[in-house]
Amino acid sequence: MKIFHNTHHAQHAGRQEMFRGRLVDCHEVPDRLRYVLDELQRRPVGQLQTPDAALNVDAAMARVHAPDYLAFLAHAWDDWVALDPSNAERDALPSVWPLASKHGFRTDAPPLNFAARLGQYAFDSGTPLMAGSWAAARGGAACALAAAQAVLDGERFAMALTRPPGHHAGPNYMGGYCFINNAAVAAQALRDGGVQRVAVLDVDYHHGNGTQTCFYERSDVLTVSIHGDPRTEYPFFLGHSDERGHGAGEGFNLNLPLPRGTGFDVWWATLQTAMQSVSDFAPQALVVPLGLDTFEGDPISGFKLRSADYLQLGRAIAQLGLPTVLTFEGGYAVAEVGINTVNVLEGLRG
Ligand code: OKP
Ligand code: ZN
Repeated sequence: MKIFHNTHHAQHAGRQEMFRGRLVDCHEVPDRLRYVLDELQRRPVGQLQTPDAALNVDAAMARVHAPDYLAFLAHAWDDWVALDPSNAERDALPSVWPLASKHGFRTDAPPLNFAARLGQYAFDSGTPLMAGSWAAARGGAACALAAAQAVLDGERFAMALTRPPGHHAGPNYMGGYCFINNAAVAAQALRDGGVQRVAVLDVDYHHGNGTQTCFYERSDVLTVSIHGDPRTEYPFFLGHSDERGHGAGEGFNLNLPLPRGTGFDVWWATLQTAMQSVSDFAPQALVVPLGLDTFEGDPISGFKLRSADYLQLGRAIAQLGLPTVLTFEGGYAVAEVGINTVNVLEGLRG
């Protein structure tokens, strides 16, 4: 198994996110990835490497994200500091949004004001943007592309070990700690490399709204997600079981929401349903947005998986018998995220 890690990740280190009317310390911190790397030193389950610098990561991101959104991200920090030099000491956080055009707000007259532009491209105020966010997000896309390429070259398993995560980022928006959708980049790279049908099996606690949206009208990429019920859990506005895809994509999206508090037995039974739908689709490759925030000790999530359960998850994924790319998503119980991640990878090896 090849594990591509993002050497730029620590350049993205948000200070605070908006939560219940005040700013609280970020949950999505550089230590998360450091703990995984530490555990990989103890249990070297794969070959740790960095992506080939020759990969065309900008082209791969452009296959998933809109050009104006990518240009916004690339220049956002400079624009933020240009507003006021003292902004350099503060992260940029969105604070105003156009909602959807159905509410009468216009999206056809793009604003020039930076706060408005940030709001136009973001769906929450929990995703701080700072000087190194673009470098970190772009480095993550490189890991996703490298992992997809490794699988195209015959590797059975490859992982994009990166942060910030990606599965909440849509074609033209950021949010949920995510900027670039690494899982979507990997899935599209597999398609572009000649794989006809790709399945995405998202096991993060939160619904993978960005990935779902990227492929919602397509029948060549099946998206399946097991997650906390959006009626009570983030991201709230997507992830219900009646979202089955649209147009050519109808029938190619499956959401399996579960109540907050769900333990391993029910989660495991739901995983079997998810895996059956993946098998029925008969894909030639799989992408797993791997969130470890289903863990019982996770500070912002509500499922009750234990560390040993992640070995089982790895074994189950392996039993699908598919060339597989994994992307590192959530998991905020920092002290255990390394053990839980490497347990999945150990389980993969059978
Ligand atoms: C990103 B990933 C809960 C605040 C939720 C956003 C959560 C993003 C999770 N108190 N803020 O899916 O792990
Ligand atoms: Zn999550």
